[in-house]
Amino acid sequence: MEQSLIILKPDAVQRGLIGAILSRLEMRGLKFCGLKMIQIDESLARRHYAAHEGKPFFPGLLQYITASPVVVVAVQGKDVIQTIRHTVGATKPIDAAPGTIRGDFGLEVGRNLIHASDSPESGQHEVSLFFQPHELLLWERSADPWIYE
Ligand code: IDP
Ligand code: MG
Repeated sequence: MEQSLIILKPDAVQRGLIGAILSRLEMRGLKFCGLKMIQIDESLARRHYAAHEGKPFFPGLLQYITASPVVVVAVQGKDVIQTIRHTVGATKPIDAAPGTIRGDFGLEVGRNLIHASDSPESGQHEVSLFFQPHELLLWERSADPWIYE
């Protein structure tokens, strides 16, 4: 069972796209097991984006992700990492296929609306960065037999 962390970034929240983006993920059949609105501070942003420290876009990335509230979502299930990355689309919206979230809602890489974990290891790590164990609900969903074979 994989875990993935999704962040609806400040531009998604400011543009009123929380519902539109979450509904795409929910309609896909993904099961949310944690969901909250927070404002990311610099310390958490640095930990979350530690792999990008030193890159030219890093200061702008910190500024972007801490600029206003975000919605963070923990997802658990079979193959959720790859499924969500495909639904989100390429990092640069200009390269993202139509029908993906970034391909339908975004134009520039520095305003690409959404984060999604890129490996099972980073998924576990990122979910634990943003959620306390008691904030994660491992609930039974009655639709599961109609979504998973
Ligand atoms: P990902 O979000 O698709 O996993 P990463 O390469 O991990 O993409 O980059 C993390 C985030 O950093 C991107 O989503 C984007 O917000 C920002 N970013 C990446 N490359 C650039 C760039 O060249 N200019 C500005 N921002 C960038
Ligand atoms: Mg990434």
